[in-house]
Amino acid sequence: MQIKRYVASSIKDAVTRVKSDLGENAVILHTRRFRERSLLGLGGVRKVEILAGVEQDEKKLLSVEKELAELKKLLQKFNNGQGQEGMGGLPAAARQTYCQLLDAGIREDIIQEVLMEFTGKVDSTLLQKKILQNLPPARVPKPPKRGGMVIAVVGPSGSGKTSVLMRLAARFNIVEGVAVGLITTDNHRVAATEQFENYGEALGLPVEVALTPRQFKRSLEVFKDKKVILVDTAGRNPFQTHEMRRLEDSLPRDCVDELLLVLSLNTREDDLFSYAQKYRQLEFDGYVFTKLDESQNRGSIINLTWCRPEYLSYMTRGQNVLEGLEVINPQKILEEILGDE
Ligand SMILES: Nc1nc2c(ncn2[C@@H]2O[C@H](COP(=O)(O)OP(=O)(O)OP(=O)(O)O)[C@@H](O)[C@H]2O)c(=O)[nH]1
Ligand SMILES: [Mg+2]
Repeated sequence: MQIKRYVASSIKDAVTRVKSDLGENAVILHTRRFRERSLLGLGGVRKVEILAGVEQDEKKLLSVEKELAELKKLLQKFNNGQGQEGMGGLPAAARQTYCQLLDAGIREDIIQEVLMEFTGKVDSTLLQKKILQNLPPARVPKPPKRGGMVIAVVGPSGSGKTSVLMRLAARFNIVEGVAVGLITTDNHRVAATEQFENYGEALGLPVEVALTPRQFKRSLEVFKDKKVILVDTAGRNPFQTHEMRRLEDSLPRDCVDELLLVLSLNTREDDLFSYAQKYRQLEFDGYVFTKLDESQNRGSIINLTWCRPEYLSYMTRGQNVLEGLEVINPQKILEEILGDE
């Protein structure tokens, strides 16, 4: 037991101090009244002395209670919109939406921008409209009526480029009945070309390996009767200038109609931004996002493409290359984020 001595001018004052210091469960062990002598030894002031004690556990409990009270205060502050800088000034009715968007990983400045104009309850349809206005269009490459088109994929290693390409091949060839040719420029990774040829064989599609621009142009010539020519590239480290140069050298950009940047959503957002920034030197046209099944992250799709000109094309889930390819629907993504609000 912890025992402490309190001196006050009245019993009431002493007991009040005991309770505030040791808590409601403190026990008064002893009281004594006495006169405190004045400096000259005359008269003196009446005082009360109390000895009080509390079990150690009670003391701990008291400190937990104090912490809880602090937390309660903080929570109240947060609910009033003062706890989080970005919430300040937002009407109470908008705060739930603010938290939903923040939870989905959407950048705070974007959230503020879209919620700024709401003065009352956030109308979900209007909110979606405001967000959609700032996103690039969603579209997929369509082969022209006459002639063919070349679609190539680029991206950091392991982002899912080859899988995307095979999914596209299956979609164009099996679903849309379009003649497809496959080209790979990737001999960077061990057995990359063999893997590519195996995929081509499994899909029943012709494959060309083009390791130089001259071979690339020859492969295009071979496929001149194809409606869609799909080109795979090696996963290059965009932070290494020489690797990016090799990629540029192996892929004659002027021969490619649609260049898609393939990014896995399973990647830190600042890395995604850096990849997009680095691959812009190749002037990519649109985004493909992969591995939606392995990540809850949907906010990055919005953050990365906010007010950017590159379009949104496909997203993928799962490892089966014959399925799991979807056209990106930004509205559906937003509905997923906002739930049944
Ligand atoms: N879960 C899941 N796995 C995927 C998805 N897309 C691709 N993968 C897997 O990710 C791994 C890498 O896929 P690849 O298509 O080989 O990636 P890549 O970008 O061509 O890789 P490199 O050529 O080495 O740069 C493989 O194990 C794929 O099965 C997806 O949407 N979801
Ligand atoms: Mg690959």
